[in-house]
Amino acid sequence: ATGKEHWPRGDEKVWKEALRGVDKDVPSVTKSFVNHVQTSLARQAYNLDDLGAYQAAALSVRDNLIVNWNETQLNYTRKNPKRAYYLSLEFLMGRTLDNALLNLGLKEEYRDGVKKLGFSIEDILDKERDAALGNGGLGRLAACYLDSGSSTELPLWGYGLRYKYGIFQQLISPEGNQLEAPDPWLENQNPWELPRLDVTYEVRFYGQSERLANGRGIWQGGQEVVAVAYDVMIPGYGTKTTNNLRLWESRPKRGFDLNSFNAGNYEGAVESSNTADAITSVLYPNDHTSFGKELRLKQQYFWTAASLADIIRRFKQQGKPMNQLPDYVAIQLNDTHPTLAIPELMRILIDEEDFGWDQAWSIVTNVFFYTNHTVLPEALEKWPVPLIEHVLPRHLQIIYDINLFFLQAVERKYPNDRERLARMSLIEEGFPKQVRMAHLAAVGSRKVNGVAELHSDLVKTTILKDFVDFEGVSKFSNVTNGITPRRWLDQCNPELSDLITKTLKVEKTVWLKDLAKLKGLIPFAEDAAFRKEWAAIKQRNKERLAHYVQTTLGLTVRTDAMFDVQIKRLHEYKRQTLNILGVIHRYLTLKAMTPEEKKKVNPRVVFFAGKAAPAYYIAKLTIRLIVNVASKINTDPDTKDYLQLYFLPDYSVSLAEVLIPASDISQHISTAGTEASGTSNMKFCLNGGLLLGTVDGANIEIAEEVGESNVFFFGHLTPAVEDLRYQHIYHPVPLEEKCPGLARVIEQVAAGLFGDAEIYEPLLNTIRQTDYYLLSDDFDSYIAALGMVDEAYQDQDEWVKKSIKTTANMGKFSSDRAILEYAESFWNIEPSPVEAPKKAT
Ligand code: F58
Repeated sequence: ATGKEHWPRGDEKVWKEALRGVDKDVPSVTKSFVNHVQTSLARQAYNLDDLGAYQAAALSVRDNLIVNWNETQLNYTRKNPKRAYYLSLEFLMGRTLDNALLNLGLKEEYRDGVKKLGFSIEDILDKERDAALGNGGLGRLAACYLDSGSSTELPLWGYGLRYKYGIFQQLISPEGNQLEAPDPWLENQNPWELPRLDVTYEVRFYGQSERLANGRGIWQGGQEVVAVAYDVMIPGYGTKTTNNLRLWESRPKRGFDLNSFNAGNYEGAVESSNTADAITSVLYPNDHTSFGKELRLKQQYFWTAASLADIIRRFKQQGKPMNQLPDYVAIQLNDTHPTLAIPELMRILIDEEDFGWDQAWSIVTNVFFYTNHTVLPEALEKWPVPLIEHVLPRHLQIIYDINLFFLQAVERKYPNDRERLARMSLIEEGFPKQVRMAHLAAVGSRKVNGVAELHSDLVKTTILKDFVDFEGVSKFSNVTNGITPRRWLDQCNPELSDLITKTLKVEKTVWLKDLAKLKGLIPFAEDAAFRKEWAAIKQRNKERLAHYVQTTLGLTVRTDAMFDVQIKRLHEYKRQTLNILGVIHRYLTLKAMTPEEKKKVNPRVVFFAGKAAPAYYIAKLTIRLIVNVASKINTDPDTKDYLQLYFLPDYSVSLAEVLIPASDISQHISTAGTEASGTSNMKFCLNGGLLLGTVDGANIEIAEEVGESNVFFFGHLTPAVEDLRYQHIYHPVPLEEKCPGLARVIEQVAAGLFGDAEIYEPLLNTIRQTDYYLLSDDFDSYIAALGMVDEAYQDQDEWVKKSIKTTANMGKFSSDRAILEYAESFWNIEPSPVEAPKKAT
């Protein structure tokens, strides 16, 4: 090494001055835009539509991102800080252009620039498709963390898969059935990714593994595919730091088998390419179920193997010995999906780098960190042993060895405790035997965390209790989730953001990075003029949502009503069913009222949105019920002025950006102890929506921050749940007796008030029978809480005060806080700001 490797050949100044970025002025913007129209798109002014204008704007903004991206990577290469890598099978990014403009501070210049060229920035932004490479909260959390990593100048990269098809598009048939259509999001080209055709790794599947006497293994044969890198630039807010999200695409190793082709076997010739391409073709749309499909296992290994190879190659470029890996690399496992990275790193260290077992294990257990996102048993990943043996024979040997040494250590601490060994084993007995990925992740990591206080406690006292006893509690901790206030306040609610800036008398570049500053709003809750402005913004956000519904669905939503929103994946534990049964209860109550009584009722508009896993029958029935209840009550002359109901199809990040700022009250009503955290609850509250929820997940911490008097809690608490479930099975009480209100509602559905009587039977039976999610236990208190919401809403002054105080106290939930907690207490990494480079010596 000469110390000059990372400096240009010629004069660095000449290089720098020739850099092609867009300057922060309107003429530079228009020049760059027109250039891209003509050269990159090969189009002309007279035939440019909004989509073309979006593409030109995106390419132009991208130039700046690339300049910053390059400087960021060079900064890291020169300074060599310890880096962290976030391995996530999902990144739910949504749209990029608006976020890039905000983070670069170029929004106004582009607004004016495109206007001069005859376009509106809003129309252009609206042309972008969502990047929807995720199912829900877990994937969106990863996206928020990348934004915060760049914004806090941390050396943090993401690694994921470049799915050709993201989460399916949801269509709702007239009968209310969910239909799934593919999401070909790459169809119009994706300006936000850079193919790195030179960054490739070969990944092996199948074959044979031979064990040598010295403990090493030789894995050969089978099938090899190639991983190709695509880089997505992640700009920080108000910083030069532009980190990287590297997504892998699978390609056949030999695109075309010429021998077969020459022999006239065209199909055989392309076969290998079919199977390799399949690996990154589609995101699995399952949420909270583990299902053991071979292709899913191949996705997980393909991605972890390519990512680890890339991380190790970068580390080795520094010329440091492998035993220093933990000093330079921290890898966060986003749920158990990347857990194969643990045996994979063992394989590399032992089979390729000649390490002994103990030394290899000590490296591994200092590199990895594991975040758990659920305690639901059906969501805990398990892979059948025969499947792993077939697809990854060497890894199965290593997993068995890890298990052997681990159980030996457990046995030493707890001699002759067979049951404990069976509970803690990485292998679950049965036909077939299965590998418990959460156990493997816990054993192989330096730290394990949950995503909200209650959830982290549950992890420690339920699914990983034995591991806490064995390893000590200090390895297990909590990092409460967060959300980026850039997207989830400034971008989605620009008027509110402006009002906050004006009121705090602090630049938004300051408070958006130090969200505790929102506390400065508290005194203004008592200021009538401020409250009026606050309420007027909420009103305009409702009108914006109503306009969206009008233009996309052709439906007219009244905006002089309370907006009540539940948007999230459809799942029994999230209890959309409780909500729709509550709506029916309200409908029946309205029907029984005199016109005089009805006059006192505050009108309410209820919105639902969310996708159901394609094979989740009960969840799909819930959608169908919502849709059919909507068609009945929206047209009933007795009630339609007091209650409206909408199911908005195809929930997405972009739709959330319209719904959240318009909500007065949002519902987060999971059975206590089932929702690990929730993150949309944070988004609603940040935008001044109040929360109606159970004492679950992050709802609890939100209430701690904003004050219990500003949230509406109901329902049983977590410690009661187990007991109630036991009662349901061993001492069942007929529904009519236990909860007459709910029984009446269910009777009406069963009697066909909303059509399709028999069709809903399986859904209704889940409640009539074991009622695992405790609807019958929580229904009465739910209805009471809804009544309290109505009552509170009557006093608009008080309501708006609550709304202001809620926003003001949400500072804790910035994802900047969360990512810095990971950086400090887990990864041991520090901000590494991009400085103006010094001259080479
Ligand atoms: C979610 N999990 C939790 N999983 O349910 C939610 O409470 C939490 O706020 C969020 O993670 C972030 O921590 C979640 O979204 C998935 O979507 C998985 C996708 C892959 C299969 C298993 C579920």
